[in-house]
Amino acid sequence: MSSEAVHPMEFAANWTNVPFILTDPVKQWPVYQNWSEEELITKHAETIFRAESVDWPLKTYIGYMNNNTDESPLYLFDRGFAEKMNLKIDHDGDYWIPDCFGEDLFAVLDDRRPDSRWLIVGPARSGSTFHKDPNATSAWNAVLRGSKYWIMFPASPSLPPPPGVFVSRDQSEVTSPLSIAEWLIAFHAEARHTPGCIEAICNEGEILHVPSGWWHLVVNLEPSIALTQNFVPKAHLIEVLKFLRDKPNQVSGFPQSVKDPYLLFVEQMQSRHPDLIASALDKINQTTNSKKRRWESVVDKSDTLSSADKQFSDGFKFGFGGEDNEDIP
Ligand SMILES: O=C(O)CCC(=O)C(=O)O
Ligand SMILES: [Fe+2]
Repeated sequence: MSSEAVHPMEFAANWTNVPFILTDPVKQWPVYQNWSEEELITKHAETIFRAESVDWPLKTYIGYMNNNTDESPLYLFDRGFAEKMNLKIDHDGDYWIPDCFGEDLFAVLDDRRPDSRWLIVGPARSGSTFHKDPNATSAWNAVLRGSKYWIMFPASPSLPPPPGVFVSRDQSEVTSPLSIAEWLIAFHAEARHTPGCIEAICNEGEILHVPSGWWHLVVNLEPSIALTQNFVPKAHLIEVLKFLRDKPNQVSGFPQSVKDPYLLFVEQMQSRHPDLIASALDKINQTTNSKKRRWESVVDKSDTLSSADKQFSDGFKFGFGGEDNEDIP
């Protein structure tokens, strides 16, 4: 759709849980108009970028990218690109965050926010295996050159993970043992018939919205250059707070100096958006209390059950925790 179709208020009201592609804003960016492999090589041949576990000068990576037949090619995914390339991220700079996504609440963390933007470069066949984005953030992914195939599944703790993806009970480990190509051969057909599945091709000059919590697998259909950014819209504040509070060992990307990301975020929100954080914390406490009450009433009841009934109820209580099947803290 055209970005004029989505005002920040409309995004907040209707679109924060919906993947969509905008066809306009990227085409205005100077980086879209100017960047190509040749242009980047001219300016940054010796600049070091991270490609999975290696740090290579760009000229080495582009050489590899254009001359390999690997099934799962090495993927350039660099979080320090803006500083390395001296980019200005602003309306009068090299590119800017499209207005429609509204305010990013992690901005209150200033330079203590978790990693939030990446330059992504890779040949055809490279891509990202199934994952959810970190810290319950949402994201956008803008294709400057090439095109990407996306397959996505909705955020819902009561739905199983996508076919061929295995998640540990506490969701801390995701195993997708297959490469992208193997997954496509073994599970693509089944996945496309799974309720909730969404597929898209994001073409050059387009930008795709990835809502918080959505599973996604992405594969480059041609050699591609993309920029991505993760953000916290108001509508997902509660999910992000719960993630930081309840899954501290899954929280990622914060500077080492940040010892308690949840506390830091709450404190910064209290000084910059006091009403918003007060009402979010209130809502979280209300659901926690009502879950606790439901839990206590089941445990009370199970004290008075016969031993056969009790066995049943003990087995059953693993799945208990409300519709969304979350653990009770
Ligand atoms: O362009 C891609 O490979 C997708 C990147 C992605 O999903 C991410 O940055 O989280
Ligand atoms: Fe992602």
